[in-house]
Order: sequence, then C-alpha cells, then structure tokens
Amino acid sequence: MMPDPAFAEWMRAVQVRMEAALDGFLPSDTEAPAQLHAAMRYAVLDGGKRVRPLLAFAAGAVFEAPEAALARAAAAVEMIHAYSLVHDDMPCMDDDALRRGKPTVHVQFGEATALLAGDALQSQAFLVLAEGSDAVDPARRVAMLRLLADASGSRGMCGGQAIDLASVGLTLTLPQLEQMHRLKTGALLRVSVMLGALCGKTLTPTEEAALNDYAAAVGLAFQVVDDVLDATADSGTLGKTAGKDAADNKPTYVSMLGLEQSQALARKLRDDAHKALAPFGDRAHLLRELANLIVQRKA
Ligand code: GRG
Repeated sequence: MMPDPAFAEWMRAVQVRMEAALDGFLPSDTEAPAQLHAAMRYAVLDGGKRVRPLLAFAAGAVFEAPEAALARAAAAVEMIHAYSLVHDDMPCMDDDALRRGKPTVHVQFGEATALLAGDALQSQAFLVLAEGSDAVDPARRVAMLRLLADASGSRGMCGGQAIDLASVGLTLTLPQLEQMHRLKTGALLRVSVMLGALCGKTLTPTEEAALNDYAAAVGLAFQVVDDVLDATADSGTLGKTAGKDAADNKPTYVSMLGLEQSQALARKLRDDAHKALAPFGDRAHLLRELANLIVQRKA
C-alpha cells in the first residue's frame, strides 16, 4: 500500500520544520564550550526519520494544536531520543561505530564528550519544554514535563534499557520481552503522541485512553518491525548490522516467534492502533497513516 501523496508531503514538511526547530533550540557551536555544543548538534541534526516528532504533530492535528507548541514538544522528545542513541552507541553499551550512516558521537568526538553531549541533550530537552510556548498554559506545561520525565527515566526508557542489558544470554518470556520494549522504545513513542495531543484542546478521559491505546500499539509495532529489519538487513544497510541483537545473544521477537509470526504480530498491532483511533474519525488520518508507515518501513 503506497502512502497517499498528501501524507508524504505532510511528512516532508514536518521533517523540514523540525530540522529548523531543532537547529534553533540547540546551542550554537560557536558558543563555548564549542566542542560539546558541536557534539550535541552532530547527534541531533541532519539525520533520523523523526518518527517521534511526526507522531507528536499527527496527534496535535487531532486536537488543533498550534505548530509552534508542537515543534517545541517534538524537539524535546527528539533530543531525549538523540541522547539515548549517543549513550546506547558507547563502548559500555552497544559499542557501535556507525549511526545514521555516519560515525557515532564517541567515535567522532571521544567518549567523554559523547557522555556529556548525551547528558546535556537531556537537560536541553527539559529546558526547551519548560520554556514552553504561550499557547500552552503553565499547568499543562508542568504536566508535559512530568510525562516526559517519567517516559525517559527508570520507569520508562532507562528502565527498559536496564532490563535489556540484564537480559543478555537469558531466555525471556514473551510478556517479559514485551514489557522491556514497552519501556525501552515504547515509552518515548507513546509520550510523543501524548505531548502532541496536550499541545491542543483539552482531552476527555475517553480520548486520552483511546490515544494511549493507539500509542501503545504503535510503540510495540515499531519495535517488532525493528527486530524484523534487524534480522533481515544486509550488513551495511543504513548503518544497521544484520542480526546484531541475535549475535549479541539478546532475545528478539524474531528469535522468539520466527520471522513470519513477527510480521503478522506487527500487522495485528497496526490494526489495533487503527481500531483505537475510531472515536476520532477523519481527524486521526495522519495517525492512521503513521501506523501504516511504521509497520511498512524498510529502515
Ligand atoms: C542508553 C539511556 C539509554 C537508552 C537507550 C532507545 C534506546 C534506549 C536505545 C536504542 C537502541 C536501539 C537501536 C533500539 C531499537 C529501536 C530504536 C529506538 C531504533 C532507533 O530509533 P529510530 O529508528 O532512529 O527512530 P532514527 O535514527 O530514525 O531517529
């Protein structure tokens, strides 16, 4: 199924908008300490699919959120994502030399600078969100900060990463694998949707629950597809190392369910995501298209 041209155009516009927003929200590399600022910018700019910002903008569209507020919220999530990749690539974690087709931050700038760049990106994310846009009132802004802190901390992404590291060489059950991914990658994808929505009109509890269901399904689908791509990638494709997780003796959906069942699970999760969007009708068409794209993606 090809995405409709208007959707492809919308995606490109958000990606361009985000590049400019991120550029503006990051410290200049002419400002001291220049090396640290250069590493932060290198980690964030000119690369990445911007899936999290796309989810935020698509959720914002359901609730008529203003673009300036969305760009801020999306930039904050993308900075957390970038920091997680910088740290994940370091020798003490995955020890990867390539990311987004270019040398990883520690290869390019050294380990100490990479560590600090990740730390500083995390702080910058909260600063950008806290400074907020006038369209989002201060109480709502605090709620958004809490959501982002929760999604990225020990009960979210960092917690998932800790479980992942501890699971090397172990046999996980399917629910344990799912819980690990719901935290490690799902939490940030989910908060992207929620922050985008919170930039707009007030959500009813039913709408919030529906959006949560959508985000949970899409977040897990993203990871299942990542495992499928990892298992089927040619070495060198977009910096992805074929079967790296399996080679590292990490449990994956493909190692537990096999390729075909993993692909079927991704499609089921996409269908779950679509069902969750039913209460929003046409207003959610961008979220619907993104669920399709996440399941059909090739990188
Ligand atoms: C080190 C605190 C800490 C956390 C690391 C998210 C994470 C936790 C590590 C990333 C490891 C990884 C490659 C996970 C697979 C799924 C994933 C998050 C892939 C990268 O996200 P994309 O595909 O990347 O959205 P781009 O480059 O498009 O932004």
